[in-house]
Amino acid sequence: MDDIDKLRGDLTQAIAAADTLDALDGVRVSALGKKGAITQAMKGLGAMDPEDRREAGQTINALKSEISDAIEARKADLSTAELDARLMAEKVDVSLPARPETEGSIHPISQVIDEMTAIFCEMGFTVAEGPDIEEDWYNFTALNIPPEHPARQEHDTFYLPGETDGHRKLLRTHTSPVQIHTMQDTKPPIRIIVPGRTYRCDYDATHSPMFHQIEGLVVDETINMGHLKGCLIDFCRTMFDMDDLPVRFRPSYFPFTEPSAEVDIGCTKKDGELRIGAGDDWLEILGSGMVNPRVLENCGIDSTKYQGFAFGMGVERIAMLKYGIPDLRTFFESDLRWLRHYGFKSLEVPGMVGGLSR
Ligand code: 2U9
Repeated sequence: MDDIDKLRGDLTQAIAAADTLDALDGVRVSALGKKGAITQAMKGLGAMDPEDRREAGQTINALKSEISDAIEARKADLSTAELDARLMAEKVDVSLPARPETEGSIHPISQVIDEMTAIFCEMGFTVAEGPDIEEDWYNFTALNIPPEHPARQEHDTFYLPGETDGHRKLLRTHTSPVQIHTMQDTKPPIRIIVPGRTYRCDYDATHSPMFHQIEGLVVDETINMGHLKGCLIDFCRTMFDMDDLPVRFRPSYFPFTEPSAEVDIGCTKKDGELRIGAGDDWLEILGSGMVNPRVLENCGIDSTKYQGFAFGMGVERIAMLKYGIPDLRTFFESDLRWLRHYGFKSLEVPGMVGGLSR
């Protein structure tokens, strides 16, 4: 019993003397750890005769909980004191410069789609979207590109594995299937633009297997080539921010438009440098035409009553020209240095970015 009283006295003193949490933990280990004094005293009970063991057991258990409580109480005191000391010692240095914000940037493709969308929405177009995976009929046949048509070869199509009935879906090679769905589902007047991802099996400095297009479609009773020209001249001049930008319509051929025209803008090419604006050269920028009456009929629109114009352009190509980006492949490499260089701050072009009727 004397031994236990002495142990109580020593441990109580050691707990009171511990002036840090580490020192207190040392006392805990010396008392209650595997080889601690109280643990050893418990082990010693086994050697006693049963009478003495009961009494000694109660005493040691009481000591154990008394010391545990004392350690917890001291721990609470020391923690509060340590926190107080830290709060007194630490200061906020309000003169330190702020850490720079790591802000993301808008990818040039998103920026250019937003700019184009803003221009066309200002003219009264709304945005339509559709799936990347399409049926052959919507991507080709309805657009007057029948199975044997050479344009099918030019489109280098990615086909999906065959369905159980043998027919194969495909990754759309242009956004035109969205216009087909729209014409099937809504009555004219129609005035839509269709931005989106498109796919062709091709890869070099000017072709990526996945790229972006914006196409447009206007269908109404009196739509004519003059509307097409006015709309696209206005678009080119606004997009390149030049009121006097020369715009030229050059006859072309697409199965889905008749007549068809490619649209060029004025430029100068000198010493490997390209300058957009009035000059001695031309740069192809988009394709267009009056919707082929067969395409209207394929969608259930009476071609004797309605006419339309349509156009299409590659977003990457316009982004490269407008922002001087030399290699198309860099758009999809996700190189952060490239994104920091060519990316845009959000809301960089006031009134032209984001959320426009989308
Ligand atoms: C419907 C009717 C007509 C969309 C058009 C073009 C001309 C065109 C190319 C530009 C560059 C594709 O990305 S590109 O390779 N597009 O030249 N697209 S007319 O004509 C349509 C579309 C849908 C129902």
